[in-house]
Amino acid sequence: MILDDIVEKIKNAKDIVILTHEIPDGDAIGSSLAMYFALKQLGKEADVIIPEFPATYSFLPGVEAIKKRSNILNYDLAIALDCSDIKRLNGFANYFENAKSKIEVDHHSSNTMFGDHNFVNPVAPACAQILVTLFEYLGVEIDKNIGTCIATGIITDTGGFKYNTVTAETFEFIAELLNKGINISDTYRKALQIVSKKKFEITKIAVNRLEFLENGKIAFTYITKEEQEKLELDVGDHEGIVEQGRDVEGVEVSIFLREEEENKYKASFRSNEYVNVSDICLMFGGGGHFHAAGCTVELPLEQAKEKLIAQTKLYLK
Ligand SMILES: [Mn+2]
Repeated sequence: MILDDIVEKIKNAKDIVILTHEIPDGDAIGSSLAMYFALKQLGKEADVIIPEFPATYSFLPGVEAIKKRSNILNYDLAIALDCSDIKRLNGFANYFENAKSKIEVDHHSSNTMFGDHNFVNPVAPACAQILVTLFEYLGVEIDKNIGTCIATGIITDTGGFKYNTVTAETFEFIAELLNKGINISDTYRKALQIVSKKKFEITKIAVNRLEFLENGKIAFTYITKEEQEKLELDVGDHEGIVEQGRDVEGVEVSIFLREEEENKYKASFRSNEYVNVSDICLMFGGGGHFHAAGCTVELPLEQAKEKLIAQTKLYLK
């Protein structure tokens, strides 16, 4: 059985590396650190390698142990968490590829099963939720550190328990964490609510110039490279801007452009009901999910805006 294989690999491994996807979110970092503490409990030291992560998650226990890189080239065991594809281990896939054994634990339906042992549950709303099952099997006790990391993964990946991916088990696990004394409301506030001043300022700029088009069905806004540089933004500080437009009454599609280089924009798309924004982004070489997708456009702002909106209009009712 897969869980027995995983237990055996962990028990026999001398050096272990924990990896997660690029541009890591709360589930990626929370799952990685939960695994780090779980292995510690089993008497194993592991390296968590995450080159860059948003400052929002610095409240998590164990962040000081995160490494940017490692000198070990051939680990006994590599564990990839919350990662659907080896390509998303961008820049540090070598640690995974060179390891003697490869385990992955994930919840993406698009998972490519790139490990030797793949514990994948596409119905789980967060990778962290799958870890609860795995830790039970490993005999790991969910203590305060592990519980906080798991709660962060679940809270962030469910948008604060509001996505339809939430299962009855999600609340059972959260109840279990509450029983163990983990402060869920404090974790919720730190992981989802508090924003840095810089993030607030860039959101303010974007919201201020947001415009409604096509009878209010499209919301459009952007930020320039200059603005981002001036505010010295950290990784992920632009997250959430596209949702500002999406959440306004009557809007079906929200579009947000972020200038990466001169005449090069990263476009984020969100839809509420019927528009498959992944299809729109596909036309520009991008992709994603039905309600959330992205692409890159190499054009000056006005032309980029015009093209994206012309394409979006075709999908509106
Ligand atoms: Mn996830």
